Amino acid sequence: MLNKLQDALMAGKKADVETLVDQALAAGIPTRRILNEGLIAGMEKLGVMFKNNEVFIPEVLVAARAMNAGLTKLEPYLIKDKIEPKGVVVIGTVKGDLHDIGKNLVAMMLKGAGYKIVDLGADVAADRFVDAARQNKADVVALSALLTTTMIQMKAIVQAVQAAGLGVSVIVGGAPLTQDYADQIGAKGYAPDAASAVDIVHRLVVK
Ligand code: B1M
Repeated sequence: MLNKLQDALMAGKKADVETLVDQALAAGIPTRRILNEGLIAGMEKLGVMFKNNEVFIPEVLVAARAMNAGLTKLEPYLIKDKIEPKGVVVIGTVKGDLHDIGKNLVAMMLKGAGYKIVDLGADVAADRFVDAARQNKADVVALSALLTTTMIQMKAIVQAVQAAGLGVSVIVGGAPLTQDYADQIGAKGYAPDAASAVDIVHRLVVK
């Protein structure tokens, strides 16, 4: 069933992805397997095809829409009800970068772990991160970038948040990022995936 889910995702068949996620849940397949072995595995395969010019932006866009629909179906299972938020996280994808699937997943997992999430979306400028952190009394600002051409802005965002003197920790993630890079730009943490993002936020927020 998870292979079918991968195929439907890669073909951008949103309705089929939704149905197959429902069927997988009904069959008792663990949410994490549906996510990792179905949705994310399908998107990774498509990423290789994209790189090799076997598929192009329109196909990837419809697959991304199908992926987001699948994630929305999984969201209630990734999120447990929490009454008091453990902290506030402002999250967004940096300016010039439209990739939002990984960022959405990180936001969802953090919500599930009990944090209030202020999601600024994609293509977000430094001043919006600073304003949102100030207005929402954020504990953490989480930055996502999927392009080597946009990740370089993270340094300026880290500096802008520090200059605002809000005492907010900035953490970074996204496929081209590394711990070394995070250290170089002065970020408080780097997360290679959504689960590690939750661990890092716990470490920074829960005293
Ligand atoms: Co784009 N794209 N794309 N793309 N795209 C990549 C990233 C690329 C690697 C494809 C490739 O060549 N193999 C390549 C980047 C190369 C590089 O810079 N090194 C690329 C390119 C080149 C481009 C364009 C420039 C193509 C063009 O126009 N010629 C263009 C740029 C547009 C722009 O942003 N300005 C472009 C466009 C697009 C679409 C719009 C078509 C679409 C995005 C749709 C959307 O997001 N709504 C798209 C997609 C879907 C991809 C791939 C195929 C899949 C990305 C994805 O969603 N992965 C991608 C190839 C790939 O990654 N294999 C590719 C699934 C997601 C769950 O994983 O986002 O890595 P990921 O998130 C992970 C971790 O990284 C981490 O946790 C997540 C969950 O585990 N994480 C964080 C992410 N953010 C975090 C934040 C945190 C912590 C962890 O906070 C602290």
